[in-house]
This record gives sequence, C-alpha cells and structure tokens, in this order.
Amino acid sequence: MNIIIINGPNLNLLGKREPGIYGSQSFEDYLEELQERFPDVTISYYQSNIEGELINTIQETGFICDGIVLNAGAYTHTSVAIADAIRAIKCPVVEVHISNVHKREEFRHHSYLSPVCLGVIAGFGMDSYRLAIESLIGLNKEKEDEH
Ligand code: CA2
Repeated sequence: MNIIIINGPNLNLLGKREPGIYGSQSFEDYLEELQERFPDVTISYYQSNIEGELINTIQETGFICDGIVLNAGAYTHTSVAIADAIRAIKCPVVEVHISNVHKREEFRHHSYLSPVCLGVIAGFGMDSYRLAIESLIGLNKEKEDEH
C-alpha cells in the first residue's frame, strides 16, 4: 500500500516554533516513527509552503497512490483550488489537523476541503496523522475483501 502525506504552509516549522499548539517534535522525526509502525505501508512525504506546488503534488500522486493524508494548513480555510484538485483525482484524501480547529478562531472552523475529502481528523496532535493512515488502511482492506 502506498500513502503520501502532504503538509502545507508553515508545517516545516513543526518542532521549532509554537510547541504549545503544535508540539515539540519535527515532522521528519515523527515520520520515522510512522514508518516503523506501518512496515507494510510505503509512506511518502511532501511539504510545501506554495499552493500551486501542493496542487501539482495532489495531481501527480492522486492517480498512483492508495491514499493521501493532507494537512493543507491555512489553505484549508481559503483554497477553492486545492478543493478542485482533490475533486479531480481518484484516490481517497483524509484531511488532517494537528490542533482542534473548532476550538480555535472562527475562521478556522470552515474548511473548503472537508466536503471533497473522505473524512476529517483534527485535534489529536501528531497522532492525527496515524489515525488518518489507520483509516486508509481500513478502507484498503475493505476494497480487497470486495474482490
Ligand atoms: O492544526 C493544524 O494542523 C492546522 O492545519 C495548522 C495550520 C493552521 O493554519 C490550521 O488552521 C490548522 C498552521 C500550520 C502552522 O504550523 C506551524 C508549526 C509550528 C510553528 C508554527 C506554525
């Protein structure tokens, strides 16, 4: 099974700034833990601060992988273009947030992406990514059992 994690703007700062909201672990360190936990899953990782690059990656991977775990960062709340890209691809996308966006400012309560994603996981810290991967593995098993 092939899963890609795509992180959006400022998530390259994880572990370096705002530990009170986003924790103190870098994503690269967390990714190692994920890879150890899911040895049968190939987990790729991409991060960009640029909306168009995120869209290119969604388009490029959305027909060849089994699932995308997407934390689009602040673009979640602004980007019709990312929503359109998700709508255009074939593989399921799980929207992920480290923080509980519903406990935060009102502008974070709306997501352009949720309606085109398989589901949303928010508020479990970095563990939100693990939960998203579990959900995609479950979905893949269901598909395999159908055949
Ligand atoms: O909770 C999340 O995962 C968010 O997607 C994070 C975004 C925020 O705009 C969303 O509303 C919720 C912000 C990412 C910024 O990441 C930083 C990490 C460390 C230090 C500073 C920013």
